[in-house]
Amino acid sequence: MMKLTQMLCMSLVVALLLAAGTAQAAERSFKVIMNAYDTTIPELNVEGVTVKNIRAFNVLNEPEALAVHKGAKVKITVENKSPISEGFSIDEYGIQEVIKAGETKTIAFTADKAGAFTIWCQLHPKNIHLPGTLNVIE
Ligand SMILES: [Cu+2]
Repeated sequence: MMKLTQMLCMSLVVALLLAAGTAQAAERSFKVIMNAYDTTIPELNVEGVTVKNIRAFNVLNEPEALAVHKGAKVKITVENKSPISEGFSIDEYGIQEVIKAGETKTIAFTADKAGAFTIWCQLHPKNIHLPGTLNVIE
């Protein structure tokens, strides 16, 4: 049988979660930075051929994952620190933006669909610009 103190603790946790939920329902603002990383792969073996010191270029959205409650008014300010134009797309929300090098754009929408949605760059292959996620929690 559950002890009274445990039950009190649990109801307190539930109350806190409910309070957090209502506080987050209205408006959420995020700052996302697109950063480019120059990396060197010391050695790579492809189909029996070994190549050394390959320069690689990766773009990453930071943070990679955003989470909101369903119904929230979402504002995402995206700053592109990559030396080239970058894309910012969330297909299920009809978002498809291009942000030029050094520019900042703000994207606003209402998170009216629950689920995990891919944030991706429509301009570059997914192994160069790593995709992120928008989590809309019911
Ligand atoms: Cu890109």
